[in-house]
Amino acid sequence: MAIDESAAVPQTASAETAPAAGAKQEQLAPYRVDKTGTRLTTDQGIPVDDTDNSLKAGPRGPSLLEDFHLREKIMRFDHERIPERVVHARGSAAHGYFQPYGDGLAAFTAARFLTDPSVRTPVFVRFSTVQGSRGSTDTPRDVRGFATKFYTDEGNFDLVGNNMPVFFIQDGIKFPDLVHALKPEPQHEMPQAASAHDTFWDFVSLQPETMHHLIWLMSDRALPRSYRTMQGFGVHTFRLVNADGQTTFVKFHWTPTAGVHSLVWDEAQKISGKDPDFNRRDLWESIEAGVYPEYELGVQLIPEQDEFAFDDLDLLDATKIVPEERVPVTPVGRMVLDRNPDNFFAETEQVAFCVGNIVPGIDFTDDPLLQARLFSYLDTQLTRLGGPNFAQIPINRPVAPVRHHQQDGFHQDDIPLGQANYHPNSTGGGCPYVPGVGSFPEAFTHRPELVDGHKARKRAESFADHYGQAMLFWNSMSAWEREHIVAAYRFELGKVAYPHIRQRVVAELNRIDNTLATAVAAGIGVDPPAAVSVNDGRNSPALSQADQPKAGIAGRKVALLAADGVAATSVAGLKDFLEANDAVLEVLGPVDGVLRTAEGGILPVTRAMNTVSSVLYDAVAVPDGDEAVSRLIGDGLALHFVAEAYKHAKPLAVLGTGDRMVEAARLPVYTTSDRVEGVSSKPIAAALDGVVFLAAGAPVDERFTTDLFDAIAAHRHYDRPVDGIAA
Ligand code: HDE
Repeated sequence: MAIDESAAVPQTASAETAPAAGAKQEQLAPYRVDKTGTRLTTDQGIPVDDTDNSLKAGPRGPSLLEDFHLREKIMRFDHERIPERVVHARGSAAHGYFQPYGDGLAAFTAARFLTDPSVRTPVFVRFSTVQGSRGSTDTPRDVRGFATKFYTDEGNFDLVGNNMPVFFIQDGIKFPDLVHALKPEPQHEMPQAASAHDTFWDFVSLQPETMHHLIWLMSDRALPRSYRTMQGFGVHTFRLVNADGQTTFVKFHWTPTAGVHSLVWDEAQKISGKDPDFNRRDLWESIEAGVYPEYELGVQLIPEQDEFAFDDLDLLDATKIVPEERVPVTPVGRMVLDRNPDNFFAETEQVAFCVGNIVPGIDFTDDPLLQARLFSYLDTQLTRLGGPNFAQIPINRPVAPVRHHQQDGFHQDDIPLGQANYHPNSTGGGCPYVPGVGSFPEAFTHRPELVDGHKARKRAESFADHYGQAMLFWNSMSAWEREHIVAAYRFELGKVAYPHIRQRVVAELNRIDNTLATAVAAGIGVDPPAAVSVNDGRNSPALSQADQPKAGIAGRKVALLAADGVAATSVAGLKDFLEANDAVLEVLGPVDGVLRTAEGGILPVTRAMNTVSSVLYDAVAVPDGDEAVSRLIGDGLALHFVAEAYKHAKPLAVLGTGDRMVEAARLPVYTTSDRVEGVSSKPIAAALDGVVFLAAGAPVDERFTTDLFDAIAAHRHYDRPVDGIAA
């Protein structure tokens, strides 16, 4: 086929297309390859005129080895896969930037990217699940990774955190055991992307230091609604180092500006089948729609002299938090993710986070979990990315200049010039030069720390408590959060085949709280625990999701169920209201196409109802219009949609005669006898647990939109009596 040469465009895309912070995007631009309008060639640039037929001796004869195009095409295909990450294999990523609010941290750190409000540092953030393989689902009960690469002017800083502030184990030497127990079992590679199985519960019940992280895992934190609505934590205690070399302990926190929201477990399981890419899609679509995920960076600062000021925790123990009520979180800056990657493999798969990548102004502590990570991340990239030059892969290249005498190895992309590949040298003018310790203020200086101790495989006494903070977490939960936690333990343990493992977990839970252990035991057929009370009653309100501030409704997805005869006026009002708040309305019809409205017009259908499900939406609306409502009441799919959304505690918008649907779905919230002169006599949304009514025939008004905004912003309404709902 002839090609239109005039349609050919330069090989590189313009960085102009990128809203994300400049320096990194400019660096990536020459690597981007645009195939539009180009000819097909081999790897050697030789033009090819047929890529559908191999070279043969006669049309029915054998293929010929001299067919370099066939050989190259098959060879390249054979080697497309690289080893997936040994943990956190499934991930999604985005570009963006970080900017500090002011210079408030200048007294604590020399890191410019944290203290100069005029500096916008490019970032690349990868979110992940831990247990599943690359092709697994987004919504198992699991920890989520939250890894940020800051391309600072002083080099790359990788903050490789999770969405939970603690970790299962205290010492990195236990990590292979933990991961073996957590991952699918060796004999049959089951279960995929799930934690509910014998080896995991066997291990954790024999390793009590896991108890704190475990209760986080049984909470709704393990089921984030979206990567936009989950927190992130650096987990370990790090140090900030100021220009005078003084250090302050620091814990890093990311807080999403869209609020902290979760799925419910039944919903998460259904999503795994309906849309395994649920979180990935949400991240991608939000950025494409300009609803950029945003997170505030906060720090807990602890003066160096207070290292031993906590009698119930050790700052070096990653199974402990420092409660926010004791050391508040100070907001210091904002991260915005505003550009999707261009290529999944080149960027999201090849990004290599290394916990050891830190910049001047930040330093490590002796946390034994952190220390093992310093080795592991560097080491794992050698296998995963095929050699020691992985920092040259475009996504991993710092924007800061790189000059050293390291050389050769697989995939060396640079062409170092000159004779000098050693230090000291005179053949290269002594370059790259090393000015000498202390003569170069920007250089990274390891904190001069006195280290004194006898070699021993030991754990500090200050790491001994494994239950106090699990108790703190349990005590801080609202009633519905506790219900979810008990249900999660029951579900997970209910899948454990060995009764003695179930019993052992209950015994461990009894060391946290007797009501928790008793409630779990009652659901899994094991003996109730001994009635001892160990609970000291302490709590930390900051730990409850119920207490997190509610943000707006940007990025929320609302499904409107519709059919022929739908009243279009209130639908238009609803759509305008949602779009004005950066939320999305999708019209679901019985089939694709358009619907006839009650007013005689047409309403385009966004999707056919059978291709989606209530679990893929944040809220559901039912329309006004007698004919449409009668049709929907006759459709089991529509009735199930409404009942399921109600059961999953989602907001419902009920327009006019759509209230008949609420009644037909047998929701314990409303009957048409509640109507007074056609208008719902029910009070405002809050009193109705997130079900918001509009009078029949009425246009969408401010009272309705105010209530609906609050109902959607709250995200879920867990006080509903849902046990009897058949969904
Ligand atoms: Fe990781 N972890 N980890 N981890 N981790 C990896 O590195 C490891 C730990 C975390 O999006 C691996 O490049 C050890 C804590 C995230 O690419 C590996 C220990 C926290 C990611 C590794 C820990 C994390 C990883 C696998 C105990 C939260 C995904 C592939 C000493 C603070 C990064 C890779 C991405 C990935 C080792 C514990 C978070 C094998 C040995 C604690 C977010 O190096």
